[in-house]
Amino acid sequence: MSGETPVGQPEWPPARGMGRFGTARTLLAGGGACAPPDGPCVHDVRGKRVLVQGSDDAAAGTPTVGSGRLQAVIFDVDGTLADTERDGHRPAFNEAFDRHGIDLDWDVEHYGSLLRITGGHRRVAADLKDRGWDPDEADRVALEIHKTKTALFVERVNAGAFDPRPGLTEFVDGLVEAGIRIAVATTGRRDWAVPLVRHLIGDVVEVMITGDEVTRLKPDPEAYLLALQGLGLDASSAVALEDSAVGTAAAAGAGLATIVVTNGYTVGQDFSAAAMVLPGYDEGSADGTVQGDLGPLTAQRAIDLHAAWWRYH
Ligand code: XBP
Ligand code: MG
Repeated sequence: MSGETPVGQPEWPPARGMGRFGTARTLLAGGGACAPPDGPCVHDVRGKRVLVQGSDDAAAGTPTVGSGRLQAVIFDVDGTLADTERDGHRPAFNEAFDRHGIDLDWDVEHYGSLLRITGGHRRVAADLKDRGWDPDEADRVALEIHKTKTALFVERVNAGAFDPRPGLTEFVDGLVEAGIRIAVATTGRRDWAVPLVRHLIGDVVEVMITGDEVTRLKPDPEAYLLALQGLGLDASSAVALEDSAVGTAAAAGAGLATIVVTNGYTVGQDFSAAAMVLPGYDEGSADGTVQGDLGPLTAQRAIDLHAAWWRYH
């Protein structure tokens, strides 16, 4: 998604009658070729250039349908890999407002309410319009602010301002040890998402879809569908890791079983579409959705949950 981000995209939660998503098969049907098969390459997914690091399945461009085994985990970024919203994006937006001479300062609570609008540019534009700005002017200024905010956020990422959520590193290590592949599907911009993900979990990510590759942001399932296509997997072979109801709707819309790790902004949201809700990687069930066995999220637990989910779906 580039500077000309359509601002007509629905907010979350959707109004009555909205929120209809395509199915995984619709987007997977296109396939694609990627060579060489066993080295990093750029994979053509529906005309979009997506980085794929050495995946035979992706090279074949053919989804591995219904293998039954958990083969990949697709991670959201903001709020899921690190707590980046309240003390990361929010102050960067505020500094950008300041630099552009706009008398606006998003406090913690107001920013939380704006998170229903995915995509920084759309978030700024919507708030300016709410404050009575002319819509065209709001869109124009929002683009400028977002450009500045992206540059400021990249600086913070490169300065090492963000740590992985507790228990994430151990979970990812366990996935790698178990031979489970890792992908990312975020609606944030590639400029900061790539260095942030590398900083948080290293070079284990095979396919990375960002807001730059999609035409519609979450809760639309496009980012997850593109990640599945990049992996060459059917939705039944993967699990999504999310922190928010918007993201869970996107993952569920792609047909994925979803594990939720909540945070301060998202705890209490409606996660009825999720397979499991946890307060973090290193803690047990948040709300009784899992019976007994409270403990850290491990690769084995993800494997078991995935198997159980697909026994009943
Ligand atoms: C969260 C978002 C993003 C970020 C800000 O993405 O909706 O808009 O808040 O990033 P996710 P940008 O949870 O899918 O990672 O300003 O780059 O949009
Ligand atoms: Mg998120």
